[in-house]
Amino acid sequence: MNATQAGNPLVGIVMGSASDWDGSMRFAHETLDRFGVPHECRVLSAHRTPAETIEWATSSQANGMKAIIAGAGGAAHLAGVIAAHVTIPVLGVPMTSALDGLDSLLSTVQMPAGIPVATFAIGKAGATNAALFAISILAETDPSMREKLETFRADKAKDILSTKLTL
Ligand code: RP5
Repeated sequence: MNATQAGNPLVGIVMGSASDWDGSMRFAHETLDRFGVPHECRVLSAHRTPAETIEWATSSQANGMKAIIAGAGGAAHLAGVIAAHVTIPVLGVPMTSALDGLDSLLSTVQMPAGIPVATFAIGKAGATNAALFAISILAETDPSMREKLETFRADKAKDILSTKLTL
């Protein structure tokens, strides 16, 4: 086990508000937990705590973090601001909001060319898939992670194929 696996988080989960946790961002955490990925969960805001957000993102990259999952709602600029300060992949998850998340989705996805944010579905599905995507990134250099991902998908396929409908 290398130093990063022993102690430092490989993936960061950050959200603009504690209100993003239940129903959405907790599923990114649960997915990473299920795969045994060392990770960190933080509440940091691009507009309420801008300096702390940048400090956390840049120091996390310096300490070996491989990807950041950023969830935000409304004028959702958290993922974009973080992406402007790091070169590791930033995975944006739009939160539900006053406009059912459409505002967050467009804010997160419409990054001008040059600073990419990979954008996922709104809410729970996006948070889950962002975590799975981060695991795919880790699997590039960690064969055990790739095996877990293959098992996870095989289990999902078995669930579908064994589904019995009551007619
Ligand atoms: C964003 O504003 C957060 O990501 C959250 O989705 C939204 C609302 O935040 P609260 O007013 O619930 O703290 O910054």
